[in-house]
Amino acid sequence: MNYDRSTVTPGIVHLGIGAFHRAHMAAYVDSLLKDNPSWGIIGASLRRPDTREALAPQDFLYTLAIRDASGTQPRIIGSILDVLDANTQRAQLIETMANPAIRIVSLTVTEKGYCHDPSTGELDETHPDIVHDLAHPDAPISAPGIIAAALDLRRRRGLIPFTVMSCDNLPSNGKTAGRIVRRFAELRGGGTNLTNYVQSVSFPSTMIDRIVPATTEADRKIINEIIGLDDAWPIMTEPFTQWVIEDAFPAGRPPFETVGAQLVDDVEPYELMKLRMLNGSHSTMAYLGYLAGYQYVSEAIADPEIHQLIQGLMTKEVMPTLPMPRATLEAYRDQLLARFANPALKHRTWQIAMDGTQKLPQRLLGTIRDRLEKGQGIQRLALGVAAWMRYVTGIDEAGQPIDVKDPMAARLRQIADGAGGDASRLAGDLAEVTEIFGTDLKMNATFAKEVTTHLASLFARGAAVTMAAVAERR
Ligand code: CS2
Repeated sequence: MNYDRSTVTPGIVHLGIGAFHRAHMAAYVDSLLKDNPSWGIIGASLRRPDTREALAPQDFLYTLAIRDASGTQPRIIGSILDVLDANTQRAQLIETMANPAIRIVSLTVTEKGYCHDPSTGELDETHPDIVHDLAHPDAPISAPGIIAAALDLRRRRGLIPFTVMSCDNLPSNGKTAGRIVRRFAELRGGGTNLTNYVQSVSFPSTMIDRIVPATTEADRKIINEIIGLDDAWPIMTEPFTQWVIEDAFPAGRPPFETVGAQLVDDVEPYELMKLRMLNGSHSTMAYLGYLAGYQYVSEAIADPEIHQLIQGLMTKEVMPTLPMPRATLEAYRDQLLARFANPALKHRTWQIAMDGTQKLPQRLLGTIRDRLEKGQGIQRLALGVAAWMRYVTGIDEAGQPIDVKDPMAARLRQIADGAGGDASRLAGDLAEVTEIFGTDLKMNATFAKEVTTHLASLFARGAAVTMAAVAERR
């Protein structure tokens, strides 16, 4: 920290103050506070009180540990001034968001926090949290509900709106956030005044990138030994970090460009590249790696077959769908393969496997659609989808249970139980889940054939043999 924390005042409220935010945006803001002390962050947890409980006794300071094969670099982050627990401090949170000093409300609430239909990106009006928030607009629990309540308060006070900056791994995350908040405000009532006010809110898109595994007890010990202090919740991450931001902040913004962020007019090409290359590979590796017995990404990518498969997935199937020059994509791919191999990051395949129903559309299915339209092959992408299908049966190759974390886990399990290991039936029934696959993919014969063939092989021969066969194909 190169600034006097007592001079820092809040300018940002961040919803979803998890490990990712604390490794990424909070670190950028920490770097700029010396010259711009009016941009401190007030964080909020929407679900659990644990971040507040861990950080309050240490005045919200924490260690960010940057790790690779050469060692661990600890850095103390001071940009988070307070953390509110939305469940018990809801009124205070909304009041804080309505403070005129707050010019940005940013979000990392994960894909499912948008309460949307992942295949269309529209608000899911039947989502229990949305139903709750429409019935109790002054006691909201969802991100769209909380944002709408705070915007309404600002409107009533004659203040300009804050800018809403999504930092989640969604395609056109700003557009998605905007669509959802606007629709929620329409449904919430408050008449044309609120609807018009929300129309004037800016929702810039961002591409955010840093690999941040969940902190473990072992990590805590390592960090506390290095720093010689008792940090209740340090964060572990990699040296790489990237942030591309659409420059649309009518209420003002910190000079993010002075601390390494890229401010651009159009984020979409960057988002597409990151979601399809990095996250598409991640999810594919997570399902196949987990099934093949690998606990961490670094172990999975050290398997020559998985390395070859992921390299082939990116080079042969993903890169041709992206608008960037080939040399840029090759360099990006090689950097990703090196990042995945970082042995100091204990990034669990199980962690990435979480919430597949929310992730598959933007990570694999968009690429698949683009290729099918052009009559191009999808064998590696389809293997990723088949591995997800095999994973959500909830039983691994040794017959042990898999702890499948997903908002749709119960429904997926029911479908899997109904199919009883019949690959063709399982693939067909899962492809009917339109929230993931839309209405087009289940009708596509190539998609059905590729996915079913892989799934049958995963059941009969296991992940290791199946991926070895695909890795070597041209
Ligand atoms: C990962 C991402 O957990 C996951 O699904 O794919 O969190 C990934 O580590 C980040 O997007 C990297 O920027």
